[in-house]
Amino acid sequence: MTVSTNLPSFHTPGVEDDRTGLGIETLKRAFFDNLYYVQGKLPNRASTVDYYMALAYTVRDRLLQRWLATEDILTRPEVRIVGYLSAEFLMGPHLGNNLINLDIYAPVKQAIEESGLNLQELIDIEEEPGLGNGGLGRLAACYLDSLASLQIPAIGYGIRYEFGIFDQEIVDGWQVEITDKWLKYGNPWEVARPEEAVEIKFGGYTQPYTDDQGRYRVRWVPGSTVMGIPYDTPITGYNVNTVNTLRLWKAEAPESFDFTAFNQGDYWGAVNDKVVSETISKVLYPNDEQIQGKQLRLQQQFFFVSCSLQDVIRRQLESGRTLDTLHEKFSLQMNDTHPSVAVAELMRLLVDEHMLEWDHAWDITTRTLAYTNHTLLPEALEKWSVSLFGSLLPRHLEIIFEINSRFLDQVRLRYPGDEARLGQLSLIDEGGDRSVRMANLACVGSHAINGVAALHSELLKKTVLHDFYELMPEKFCNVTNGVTPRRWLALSNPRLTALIDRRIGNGWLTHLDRLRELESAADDAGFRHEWRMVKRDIKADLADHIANRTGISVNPDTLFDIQVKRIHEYKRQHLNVLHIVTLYHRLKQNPNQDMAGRTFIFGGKAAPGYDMAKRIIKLITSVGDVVNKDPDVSDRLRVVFLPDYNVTFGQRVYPAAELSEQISLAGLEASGTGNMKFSMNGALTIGTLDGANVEIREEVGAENFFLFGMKTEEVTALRSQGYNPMSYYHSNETLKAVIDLIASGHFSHGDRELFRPLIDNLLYHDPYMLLADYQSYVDCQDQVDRAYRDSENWVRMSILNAARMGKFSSDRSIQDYAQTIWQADAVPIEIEA
Ligand code: GPW
Repeated sequence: MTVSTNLPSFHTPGVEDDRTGLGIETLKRAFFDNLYYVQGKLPNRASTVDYYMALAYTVRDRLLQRWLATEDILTRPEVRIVGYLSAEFLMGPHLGNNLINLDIYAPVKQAIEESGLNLQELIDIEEEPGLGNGGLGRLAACYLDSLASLQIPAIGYGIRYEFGIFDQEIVDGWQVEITDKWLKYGNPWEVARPEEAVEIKFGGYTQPYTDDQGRYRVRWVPGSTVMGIPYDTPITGYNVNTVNTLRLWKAEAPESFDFTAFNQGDYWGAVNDKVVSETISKVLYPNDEQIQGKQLRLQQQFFFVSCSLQDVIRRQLESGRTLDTLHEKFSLQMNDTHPSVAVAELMRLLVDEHMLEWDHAWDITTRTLAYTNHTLLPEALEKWSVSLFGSLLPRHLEIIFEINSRFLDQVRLRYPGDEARLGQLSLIDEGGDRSVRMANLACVGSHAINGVAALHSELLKKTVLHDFYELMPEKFCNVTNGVTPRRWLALSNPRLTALIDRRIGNGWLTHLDRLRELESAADDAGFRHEWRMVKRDIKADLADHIANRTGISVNPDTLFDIQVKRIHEYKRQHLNVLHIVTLYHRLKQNPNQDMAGRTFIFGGKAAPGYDMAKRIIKLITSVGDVVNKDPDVSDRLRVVFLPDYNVTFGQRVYPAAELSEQISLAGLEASGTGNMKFSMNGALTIGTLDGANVEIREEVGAENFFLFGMKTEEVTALRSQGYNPMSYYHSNETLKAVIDLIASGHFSHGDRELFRPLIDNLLYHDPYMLLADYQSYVDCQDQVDRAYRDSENWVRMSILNAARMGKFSSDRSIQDYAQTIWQADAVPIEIEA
């Protein structure tokens, strides 16, 4: 289907118009014009931020026509729209990405340079919108890029947090959190749409009543109202006209509210209501995969879900359709359970507000919604106490009870007398303080349930969602995660991109499978040399950056061994540390030990309340302090913790990596996506058979992947037979020496208490079985060392890794979703010249 837009001609300015033209002189004029008229600055008074803003507006001007054209086709009744509901969108900086996607990098660079400025400096000054914690939020961002690039009409719906993920500083080796003021200088990429604001209600009580036709109905009498104001950000597709929208909601007080209070003389009360309302979108909860059960978090979830569903319903009606066919126009994907109150809210909107019959509404709801699960960790499965839920959303609680009662009736028919199963499937956990199980709600209210990697989807069916799988196997499917090669290759690694272009031409960025054409280049010594030189240059850049940021000098000719991700015990950054201390111990015992020099680089944030994770950071920095200063080892070992890991820094680090650490305990990392970014940039992986590592290894070949550790079944077996970490400690001399060295205070100025919580946890509990996997990991690292010293073969493996990463383009993931879950098609947008 091709749709052309018939906007009045004054909306479609001529090619060399100052807001659309791409000639160098036009770009320069437009840039200074925006500096003057939008930013309000003369060149001699302008800061780098001013210049960045002027450039951002200049780029934004150049996508508006396509954006409005895409918006326009959404109103056509036959155009199907994907709504991606997510509490997090970790977009990363927009400017560079838009230059790539609009294919205007080269002319803009020339225009900026001819203006006496440096494009990279302007790109680097952008404050990234960090509206997510880690993998889950970044996945949403990659998916928006692919949706637009595949020309699928889509809207990302989320929250415009005033403060995103905190900035991390390292003080005395510890993490310190700093507020993220990303909106400080304004945000040139967003457009507020106050005319599309919606009202959101909370609290109060419900009342039964009889309607005109004598039907029993329920009315919700809410206790308070807040406004949701939409802020739209354009999401450009790569080399296409489609520009989709990320619509983020900001909470504000309704004006009428303070007016009433004001008129009654309660000025303070009026202003206070405003403050309370605006709290809802104030700050992102910085916990990754651990729930806190805070009321404000449930308010946030309901807030953005209700805003988004009202927006969807308005669009449906404005397109000339009735709500009976909502599922034909919209497919709404729930990114984990964070938006799963959508099941109840859509039912409420359809039944209470739009007067549909329950069964009809239920049919529409389940056909519209789908649910992606991103974790098996029990501490991440969302539950809300029934009393909290009922006080905030009394009507929704009733609806959930009604859904549950109808659902359990069906379960009883299917499994008569099986009370245990009923208890497991129920939307309500009746044990202790009763709670609402959001995953169960999402499963019952969706037509599709997917995991994010093949292994994860299998484990879902076998473990946490086993009973649901038995009851409704047809809903279950897998969509393996992917990442966008535009940001993670073209933008992050222009040198490697250029080298690949020279070898296989272009076109591979949208058909990543074509990277396979590089396989033969792995046998070409000249190409290997060029590949190695690119990597060497990028490592040197990262080394400079590390020196500037931390004062630590690292040698770009050592093996860059990198682990960047949220700090979490299941991800086992401390297993990596045990290996470092093992090497340190070895070198101290035998200073002439033959080994390749290694630089260990870590990055990642710890949840502010997660003591163990913060102590792991302190352990890394403390080991670094000792190792980096010890002349016996520091020519071969360096340990760096880079503060404030974020998307911007990720773009620097993936291209420079040679070894990617993906070392979670098997069965616990749902997928991982950093693993894909590393391999695409030619790093080799050392990893367990977990998440998407399994599929990465299948693609690149077992001989090009460093596998270690227990498999999922071995983990389960060991746990059920009774895991005793102490036995590993006593039977493995090196392991004992390494743990004793840390416990002795060697890395903590003699303080034996500092790391005791970590050490005791490993010796007496070790829930993530580091000690069981330790020897296998160290042996595998020794293999890595030998492989690295055969440098020709290492480069060969590096090229093959990149060449075989086609499967992990988010374009493939989105095509899978579009075909199996959304039934969504490309809608090319035609623009008049
Ligand atoms: F707990 N993930 C994440 F499942 O980054 F909700 N934050 C989260 O809160 C959750 C999952 C949640 C990650 C997974 O840990 C990672 O394995 C996966 O690659 C990523 O989500 C995207 O699917």
